[in-house]
Amino acid sequence: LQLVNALRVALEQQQLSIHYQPQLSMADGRLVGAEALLRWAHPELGHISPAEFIPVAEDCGLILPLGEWVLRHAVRQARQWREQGLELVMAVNLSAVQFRQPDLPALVARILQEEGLPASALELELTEGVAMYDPQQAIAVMNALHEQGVRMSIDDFGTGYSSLNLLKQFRVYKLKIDQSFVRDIVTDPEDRAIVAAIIDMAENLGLLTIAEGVETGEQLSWLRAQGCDELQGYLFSRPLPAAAFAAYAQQHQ
Ligand code: G
Ligand code: G
Ligand code: MN
Ligand code: NA
Repeated sequence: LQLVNALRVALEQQQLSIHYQPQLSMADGRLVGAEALLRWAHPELGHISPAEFIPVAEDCGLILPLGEWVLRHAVRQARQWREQGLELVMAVNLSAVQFRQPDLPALVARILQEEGLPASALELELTEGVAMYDPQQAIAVMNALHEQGVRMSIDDFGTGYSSLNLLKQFRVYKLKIDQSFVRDIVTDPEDRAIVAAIIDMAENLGLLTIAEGVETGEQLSWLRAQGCDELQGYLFSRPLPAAAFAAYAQQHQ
């Protein structure tokens, strides 16, 4: 309950910010995207991880205003960067609770319109949990977003339990290979087999892949040989405040 109240205050008093992590093309190393990651600087407790407060926000309903705040600010940032000549896809994490709102497509359309960003510059990251509650409704929401031109990726791919079902029925264009599989690809034959299978399957289904949590050159080499399309991780950059991200982009174009 304390965290709920603190979170409410955080939304009102602008203790929240967004960091952006670069996403690079394997083919030419170009910066192609940014993942928006929410940050909370509490005046007394310091930084609180979204891994800690997002589940709380989901339980108390605050995830809806919080999610809308992130979506609007990330879209606005992407628009500003475009005006400065930095064209990239802005990836925003969406909670399954947000995804369950029948008016999500209308909300997304309104934010894109009000902030002046083309739909094709927005990617929504969904977790496999979106399909758990009401698959038919999830499919309807996905179809509506797809028709608007918004892209959808599956985050933490492989860690949920409905991955294959999701792939078949949902309008997904990219799989984000979870960092738990990427971490040990150099040494662990099972993780190598899993990641290789994900990349193969994605290719056969006409989907893109991005590896998360890439930290070493050895991981990068293996992923390249395997045909992974995009990369994200500390090897390239940590999530950065907007100004630092823009500086990074200047050096990597
Ligand atoms: O950036 P970091 O590793 O601290 O993120 C921890 C977790 O919080 C990750 O699972 C990430 O997807 C999630 N997360 C970060 N920002 C958001 C957000 O804006 N919305 C949702 N739903 N999850 C987020
Ligand atoms: O669940 P999701 O994939 O949205 O979470 C992304 C989280 O992973 C963010 O909190 C981000 O800070 C973290 N992250 C990004 N790159 C790396 C990395 O190379 N190594 C580790 N350990 N974490 C990372
Ligand atoms: Mn994510
Ligand atoms: Na992930």
